[in-house]
Amino acid sequence: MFLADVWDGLAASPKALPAKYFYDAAGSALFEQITALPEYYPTRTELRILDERGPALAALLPQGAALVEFGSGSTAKLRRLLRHLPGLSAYIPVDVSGEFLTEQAQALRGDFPDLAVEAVVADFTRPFALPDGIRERALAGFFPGSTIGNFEPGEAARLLDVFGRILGSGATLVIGVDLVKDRDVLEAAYDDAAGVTAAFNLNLLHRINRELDAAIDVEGFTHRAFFNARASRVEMHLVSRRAQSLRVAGRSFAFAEGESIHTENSYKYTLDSFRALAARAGWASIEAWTDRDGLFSVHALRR
Ligand code: AVJ
Repeated sequence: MFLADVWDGLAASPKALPAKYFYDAAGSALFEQITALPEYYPTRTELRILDERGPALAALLPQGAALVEFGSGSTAKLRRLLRHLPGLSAYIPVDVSGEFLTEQAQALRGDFPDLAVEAVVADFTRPFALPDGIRERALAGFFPGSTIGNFEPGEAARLLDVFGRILGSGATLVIGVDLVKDRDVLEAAYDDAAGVTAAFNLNLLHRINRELDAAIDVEGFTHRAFFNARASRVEMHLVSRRAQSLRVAGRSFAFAEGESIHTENSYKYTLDSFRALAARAGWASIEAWTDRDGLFSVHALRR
């Protein structure tokens, strides 16, 4: 629950809020803008890899296979992939937002009339049942966007294991994973010149004001993003410009000047460090593709 998580996060030390709350309507629109920024390389690089490697991906999936997408954001990546997979029999998007799923499923049915689209409303971080008849087919999972990077490595391994249990043995998992690289490139991607990522981060405070009983002075905070090389992650924080106290639904939280709320981790892997993580969850690496600059990777794993 949003209020409980905000209370817990602001009472914790150090203060932190879950990154999943970025994505209300305003936050989702800002994220769409981020994906088009010159500094934000992941989205366009992953699309390029999927396009280039479509034929190789198609070769990994038997005719009549079903594709399960864990968390279905924009359908742009999926549509690229589908172009290369004419033999796919069914597509199963899984998301907590039922409304979004229904719209997306309708649009896809119009564009891919031979594809059975069967949306599942579920939280993909927990085991859930696939629609009747799907488990009997060859199965592939799709988890693009380096969403896996938002999870602590232990949690990420647990999530990959959940995917493996849902899909079963013999399944293929196609997963996008952002790569470790120059600090300057990483930090620019999370602190762009136009300030869109700053607005995305600060929207979390606006969302608290909109949805909870709060009147936070959002101007009292600044966006900060940096690469924590030891932990191999980009961290985003909201830093208090001054000593202040926030009230949220009757509870007060004191901030010192410069104290921050940790709002996101975006873990970065090498090809080998990701293969090792996948192996912990029972997935073997069959292929790993990157762009020519080594910015981003798409792994094909087998359970
Ligand atoms: C959606 C989690 C992949 O970590 O790059 C973009 C979110 N945060 N800019 C990422 C994000 C700031 C993004 N993921």
